[in-house]
Amino acid sequence: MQEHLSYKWNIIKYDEKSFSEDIEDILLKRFNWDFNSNSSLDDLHNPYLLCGMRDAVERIKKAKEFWQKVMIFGDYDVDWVTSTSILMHFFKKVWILASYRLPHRIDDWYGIKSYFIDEFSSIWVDLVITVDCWTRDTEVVKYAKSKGIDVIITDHHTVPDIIPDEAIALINPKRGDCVYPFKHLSGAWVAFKLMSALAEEFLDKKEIKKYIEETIDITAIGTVADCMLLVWENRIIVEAWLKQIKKSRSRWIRKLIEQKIHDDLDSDIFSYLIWPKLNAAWRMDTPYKAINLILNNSDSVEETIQEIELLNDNRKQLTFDFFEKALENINSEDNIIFYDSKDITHWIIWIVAWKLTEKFYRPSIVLKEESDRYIASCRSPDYFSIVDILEKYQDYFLRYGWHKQAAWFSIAKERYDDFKNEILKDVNSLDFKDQKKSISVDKIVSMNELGFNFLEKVNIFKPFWLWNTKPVFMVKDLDYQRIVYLWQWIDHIKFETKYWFKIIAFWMGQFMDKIKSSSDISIIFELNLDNYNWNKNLQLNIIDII
Ligand SMILES: [Mn+2]
Repeated sequence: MQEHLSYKWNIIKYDEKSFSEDIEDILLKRFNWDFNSNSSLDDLHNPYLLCGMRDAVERIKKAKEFWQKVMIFGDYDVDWVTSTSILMHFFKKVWILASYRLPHRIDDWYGIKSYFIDEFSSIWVDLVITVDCWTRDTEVVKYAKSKGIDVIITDHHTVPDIIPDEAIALINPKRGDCVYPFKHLSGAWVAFKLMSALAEEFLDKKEIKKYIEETIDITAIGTVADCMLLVWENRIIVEAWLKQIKKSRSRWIRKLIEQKIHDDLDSDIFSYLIWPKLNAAWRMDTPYKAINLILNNSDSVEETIQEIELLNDNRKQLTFDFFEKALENINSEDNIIFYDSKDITHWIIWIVAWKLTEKFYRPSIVLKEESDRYIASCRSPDYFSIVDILEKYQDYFLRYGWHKQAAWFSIAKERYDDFKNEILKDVNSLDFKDQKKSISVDKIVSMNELGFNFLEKVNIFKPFWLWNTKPVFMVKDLDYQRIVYLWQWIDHIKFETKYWFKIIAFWMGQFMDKIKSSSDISIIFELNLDNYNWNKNLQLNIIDII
């Protein structure tokens, strides 16, 4: 009988034919886009292909000419923090009077409030430039106009059919009338495009090139953090950034990655080194700290780094604790997993919901009790639409909103039990038994095939991230001599074979006896370069064992 050791999936999808195919052909086929491994920063599209760019540039030139006050406004996540930093740094460089305003996670919640406009009006702001938001907030733009404040919107969220025309310009690649060829730009990208159009007005040619090269790191961080597909322009900047990472203009980036640079850098460096720290700033404290980290190049940035690392450690601990608590209190037999708590921190509910859905491959609803109501965050796996089911019960909710696989709502306390009972009864009557998570193997390989040559062919497609994900391989009937624990840690195990490369299964130590007593072991893994102690070696990182 086949058994999967990883809890994450129960089905492995692979094509037997892949055994005889070349890895380059397989990977090329996987990308449903015109792959060009030689593209460079020179291939970035002209910012003027974005609708509204000329109007925006002319208005900002006027602001500079008349010393008008410019206010940058956005959201508080990483895409926004990076977008703001891009414009702020540039405005300072070319002597435009600019400042920025950050909403607070709890006090200001989501979305624009007219009191921001009153605030701007009271300090004589002439022009508001939004980053990563306001495409749909027509009312507030109208309100600003009535107060004599012009608005330029830069954003990448979906655009309504009828484009609001209250703003000086609405720069958004998703506009139906926008000819810009690439639609997957992040908010930071759109800010970068505005900056590069302005650079042509205010800087000389040589300076532009240097300035653009220096700004790609921040743009790349916003792009990866906002989960943009890593193709075309997105891939170009992330690749360029990884190549010049040591020379980053930002002191904090240089500091954070100092000891972590090696030959096999990939986009995951963002997710484990950089953006959790920017996120920790706004989740645990204020997003001003994150901006301070990006824009501050003086000695005092060291202090901010220390502060943020501490916030990040606390964030990790909190998340871990609440997830453990949730695991103790849920009924995992239900088709929809409920967890409600009084003490859970507000921003953690979505992480716990996400982790529950990951672990059980079931929809989940996590709620925080607050005075007279519950605030809920919901997730669902790909086979089930949480939105469809919630829509049936929307009369229960005070407020709600959703995308495809995620949703949130608030509900009055006295109605919660009825809602919970009804939806549980409803969803439990569905048959989820056969819903299994699957992983796709890109190629079945033989141990003889693997080596530096093979890795080099794979790495042409780097950096890997969404869409362009890291390839997954499988060796059937692994021929190994013995398995041991990795050094003294019983958490990880190591397969010893007659081949020179390392085969490691992290966090699978608990399965030692099971593996020892099984014949026919197949491994599913990713390929990495390991250069521990400067010895380059190939490392097979196991993600599942069958
Ligand atoms: Mn964004």
